[in-house]
Parts: sequence; C-alpha cells; structure tokens
Amino acid sequence: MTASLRCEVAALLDSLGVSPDLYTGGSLAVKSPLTGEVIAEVSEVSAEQAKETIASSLDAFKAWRRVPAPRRGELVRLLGEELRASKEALGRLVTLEVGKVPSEGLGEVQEMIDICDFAVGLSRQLYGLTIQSERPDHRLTEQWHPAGPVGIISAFNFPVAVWSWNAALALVCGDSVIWKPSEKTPLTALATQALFLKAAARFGSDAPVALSTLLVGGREIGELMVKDRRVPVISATGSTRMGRDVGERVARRFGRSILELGGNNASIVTPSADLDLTLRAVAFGAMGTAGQRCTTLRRLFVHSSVYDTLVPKLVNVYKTISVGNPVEGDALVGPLIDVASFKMMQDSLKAAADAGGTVHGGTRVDVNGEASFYVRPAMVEMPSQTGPVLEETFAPILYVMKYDTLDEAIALQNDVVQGLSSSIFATDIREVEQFLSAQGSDCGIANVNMGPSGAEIGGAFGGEKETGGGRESGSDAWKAYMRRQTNAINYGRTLPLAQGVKFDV
Ligand code: UN1
Repeated sequence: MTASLRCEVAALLDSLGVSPDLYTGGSLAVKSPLTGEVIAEVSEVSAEQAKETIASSLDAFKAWRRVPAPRRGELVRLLGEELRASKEALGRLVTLEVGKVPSEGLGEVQEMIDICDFAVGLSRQLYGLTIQSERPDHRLTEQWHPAGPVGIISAFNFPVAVWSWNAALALVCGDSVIWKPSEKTPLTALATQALFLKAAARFGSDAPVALSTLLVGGREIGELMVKDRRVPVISATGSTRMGRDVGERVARRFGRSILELGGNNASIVTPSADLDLTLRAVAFGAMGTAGQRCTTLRRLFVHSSVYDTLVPKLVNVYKTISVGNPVEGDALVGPLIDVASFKMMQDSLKAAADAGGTVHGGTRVDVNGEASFYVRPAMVEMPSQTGPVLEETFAPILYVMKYDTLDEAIALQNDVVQGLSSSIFATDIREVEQFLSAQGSDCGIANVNMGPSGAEIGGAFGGEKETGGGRESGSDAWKAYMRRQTNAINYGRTLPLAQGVKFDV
C-alpha cells in the first residue's frame, strides 16, 4: 500500500504535467490522510522569491488589463477545457491529498469547470450603469476596471475549487492572480497551476508569463502577500482567527479583502417537514466530507413534535454509515485531515458531554493504522446551546436540540458569532417565508428543504458576522475583483455645478 500510494500520486502528477522536481526532495512533506504516509516533498518559495513573484504579477496585470475582456474569457474557456479533460486525474488527486470520497473529489473539479463556464459568459457582461444626470448636457456613467493582482489564500478542504472561484472571475476581470494554497494541499495546487499553464500556452502570447502564480510556503509567505500594497485584493478562505488577522492587515493599508471564514451552520426541522428527505439531507450536510466543509451542518433544531420520530432514525444512520478508506471501498465518510483535527474533535465532544450532552459515535475507527485518523461521525443531543455548540469544530459533530416555536428556533440559530449558511425543513409556506424574511435567518445562505452545504456556483457564496462578509463565485461577486469608476461628462458649453452651487469667476 505504502509504495503504491506514492507511486500513484507521482503518476497522476506526471499525467497532469507537473515536473517531478517540484514535488521531490523539497522541504514541505505532504501526507495523505488516507494512510498518514508521506506522498511527496514539495519545494517552498523563499521570501525573496515571493517578492519577485509579486513584482512579476504586477507586470502581468499591466499587460493583461489591456486585453479585451471577451478575449480574457477565451483563456478561462481553455482552462475549463483542460479541467474537463483532466477531471478524473485531478479529482483522484483531491481524494488522495485531502481524503475526500471519489464523487466529492470529482465534484470539486466539476465546481471548477462550472465557475469557468460562468466566468466565460461573464467576460461579455461586466456591465456598468448609465445614470441620469441632474445637469443639462451631462452624462453620468460608471465603468468597471481591473483592480490589480489578486492574492488568493485557500484552505485544505476545498484545495482547488476555491482557487477557481476567485481565479476564473479575477482573470476575466483583467486581474492577475497569486495563489498561496494550504500547506496541507500543495499537490493539487501544483496540478491546477500546470493545467492553467497548458491553457495559457494554447491561448498564446497575449497571456503574460506571470498571469497566474503559485506561492507554496508557510504562514510567513501568506503574511508577506497580505502586507504588500501591490496586491490590492486579498481573498482568504479559512478560520476566523486567520481571517481576522488578514482582514486587519489588509484594512490597515486600505486594501480590499474578501473573507470566507468559519461557519456554524444550523438547520431547523419544523412540524411540517418531509422527514425522509430531512434525514437524507441532514446525513449529507453533517457527515459529508467528514464534516470538513465550511458549510457543514453543525447544529440541528428539531421541533418537539417530531423529535422522537426523527432523532432515533438519525442515531441509527450515525451508527451504520460507512467509514473507511474511500479508495479501497465505497465508504461515505473518509478520514479527518490530520491528528490535530482528531484532537479538536475529541476535546469538543468531551466539553459537550461535560455540558450535559448525550454523545452518539465520535470514536476512532482503525482503518489504516496509527498514522491516519478515521472517526465515526458524532451526534450529540444537547440540553441547550452552550459550550462547544457555539464554536466551529472542523470535524463531523452534529449538535441536536429541541425547540417549541419557530421564533425561538430562529433566535437560537442566529445566536452565534458565525453567519455562513442555514436551512429550514418545512412544507408550511408561512414558516418557510418567515425563515427567509428580514426577521429570519441572518446568514449569507438560507436554504429550504435541503441542508446548508453543497452550494451551486451560480449564487454568491459567503456569510455575515465572523464569517467575514465576503462573497465569492456567482451573482455579482465579480465586482469585488474590479474597481468602480464614476464618470461625469459635460458635453455642453457651460459649466453648471451640481447642487446649484454658484462659483462665477
Ligand atoms: C468550503 O467549505 O470552504 O457549498 C466551501 C459547499 C461547497 C463549497 C464549500 N460548494 O458546500
């Protein structure tokens, strides 16, 4: 097994066009969470190299902003083609590097393809407004210009999709991109960069050399980029702690940050819910990706009238769901990313039990020995929303609580510092609409009759409060990658001033 995993990774990287010197003999050891073994040693950039990369990215931006947007879209179309052609290989690499089950590894690449398609269309639709001027013979308008190099900091759990949400939009918007991937997942980043370079080579000389660059390295490399004024936009995905730091540093230099941080997502199960559908949705929402999505379902509020029907069934699903190495069988729950994640999960479960919770599952499952961390997902029936329930533990723990009125459930749902995603299970239209109203969910995403995770790329993705307020991916999220310019044009021969001000000299 040991030798073969490393060999398979090398073969995949080779097929994806990554040169072996990038992932052998380097200082960053990459472990597969499937077995815990080292599968590659990746070279890291020095601070000096990172600064040079930023300088070349700025040069690339200056050339790229002159290329017409629909032509820029052509490059992203070619990137989408490369991703389609390599979907199997890249999806498999996601599975080996992150431990996602195969359909989720492939789904991640599909998400990349989808955002490329979206961005291609967008490349002809970067519309500005025409505004009625209050002055005679004047025209008032706004246009959107490229912003500059965009720094992308991504997390291990969506190691490549999050890059693509940012990069596909930034590239059609006329920006260059600089990517600092998670130290846990540099291999999928190298592969994605290789696919980008293939697309750029097919595109031709209009694509400047450093249009998309990769900075593999530690926290200090990310910090260097975050502090650099030449990078006007920083898009960061990860923990609230990291995002607070990034947001403050970027704000200090009046840069713009797009933050996609922690979630503590809830669903409300009302008396009118379709309980069979609810059961399936809760299972995917809470246990899919081994609870390691920022949109993972972490809190479930169940109406007291359906609690005793739904919850025992849920306990049974938690008992029986298949946990295992997803490349060896057809397990639905793969490993946690590493030992730190396992420890955090155990700490939270202990705190939950101390706070009066009844814990189902959560124990370690021996799949591939000591170096990998597989767990049976945990469901905890809590007497109230206290202690670890208020925090995001990036692991499969679902806290279940009872409620009596929808007002109470919505208040509890909103009574956490995070505000990413939420959902309601209901067929009563009044309850649905109340949940979606201004007095309802306070999250960036509010779904009906599905869990909080698994968003399509067409909508804007992100959340409020300590989730950071940023929006990525669909809708008009592209505006964050451009700068807006308002133009007032006087085509008359007099100089009427706005607000009727007189200033005759
Ligand atoms: C994340 O976990 O960082 O909505 C992103 C979802 C995915 C993206 C999750 N499309 O669950």
